[in-house]
Amino acid sequence: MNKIALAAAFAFSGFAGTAAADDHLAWPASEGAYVYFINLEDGATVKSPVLVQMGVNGMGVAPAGIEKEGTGHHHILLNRAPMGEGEDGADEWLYGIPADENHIHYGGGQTEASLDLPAGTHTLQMVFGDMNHVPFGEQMVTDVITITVE
Ligand SMILES: [Cu+2]
Repeated sequence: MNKIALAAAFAFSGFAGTAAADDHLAWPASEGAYVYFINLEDGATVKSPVLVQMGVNGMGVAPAGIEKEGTGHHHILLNRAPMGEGEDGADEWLYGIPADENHIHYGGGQTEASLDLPAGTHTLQMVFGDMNHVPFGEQMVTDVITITVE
């Protein structure tokens, strides 16, 4: 099966996070690991710049490009559909996260960010990715939270 057909097969199977479906990753997510917002919760009202502290439990943080099993780096999806429900649908789980105003990479291994956001409501979702920016799957994302910037 070529790569495109394989990706299509994953898309049709709904990507259940099985061992076979993890082949696109440099290494799988560690069992029981998860990511979480340390200092923000859904519905919070905040001032800009918004401090975002990103937590991970059960895996380590390493800069992008560093080949060290059991590590990854943080991303924030800003003001877009939940991971896996964007333009490319379930294929989003299989490839590197794009880098643009809606997809912020912390490839230096940062665990804290300061976001300049205009007044209004914004959605944020944390997504943990491997050395190649490929998301580790549904296990390693947070729920989408909505915050209001005053
Ligand atoms: Cu990245």
